[in-house]
Amino acid sequence: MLTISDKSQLDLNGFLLLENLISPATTTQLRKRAVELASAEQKAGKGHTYLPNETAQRVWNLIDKDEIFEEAIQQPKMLAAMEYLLGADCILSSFTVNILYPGAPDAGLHIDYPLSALPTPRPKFPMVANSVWFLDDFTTENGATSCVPGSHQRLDTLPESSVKYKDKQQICGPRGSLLIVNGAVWHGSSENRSDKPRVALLGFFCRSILKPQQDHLKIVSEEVVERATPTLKRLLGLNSLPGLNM
Ligand SMILES: O=C(O)CCC(=O)C(=O)O
Repeated sequence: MLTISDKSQLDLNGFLLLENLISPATTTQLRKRAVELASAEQKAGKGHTYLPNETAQRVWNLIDKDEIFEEAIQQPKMLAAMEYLLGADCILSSFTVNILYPGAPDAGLHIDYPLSALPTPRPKFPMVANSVWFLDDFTTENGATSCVPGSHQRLDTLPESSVKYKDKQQICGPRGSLLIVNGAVWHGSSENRSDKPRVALLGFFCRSILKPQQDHLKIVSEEVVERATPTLKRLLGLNSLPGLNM
């Protein structure tokens, strides 16, 4: 499923832009549902907002919130990229909405959980990876994700907030595109200087031996687990439970 060029971009740069992967109709549906959920959680006083002035919002546990997300997270090319990076048995760590409202500041460069907590040198091989789903066009104005190419190979250092990295790039693209990012790449959302929200989904994956960000087998309803395809069951963690409870 991945081309030689896709694989070499993941190896060398640590990220890969898959342009126009999702159809316009599905992108519209995903965005509509993402915004509805975010607004319902705000109204219920349960909105997870962050960044100064609460200019960004997450909606967690999407797998339990609409069937459209159960299907989305099995997108074949996205999964092929995750399996290339993290092994054929990789699992879902979390699936969330990430909205940057107008005025959201640059979030700064980081590497993903749990890499920043590991002793150095960090492993050379990928342990976690994110898929950033562009539900709006990603532009330099609205906060397109920034990445530093090749920074996943800097195993001893972390990005410093006071430094302006000259090789940092904003990854722009049309709605319906997906950005695959090795979690060890220095990356982060940028300032939203536009007058509209920038809506994205984050499908975050990890190796099956790691503890995921969300324990899907506890937080996803039985109904969802029962109707899950074998692939979704594996992504939720059913094939990677501890097996020696003697
Ligand atoms: O939304 C984005 O542009 C990236 C988000 C991100 O880097 C993260 O949550 O780790």
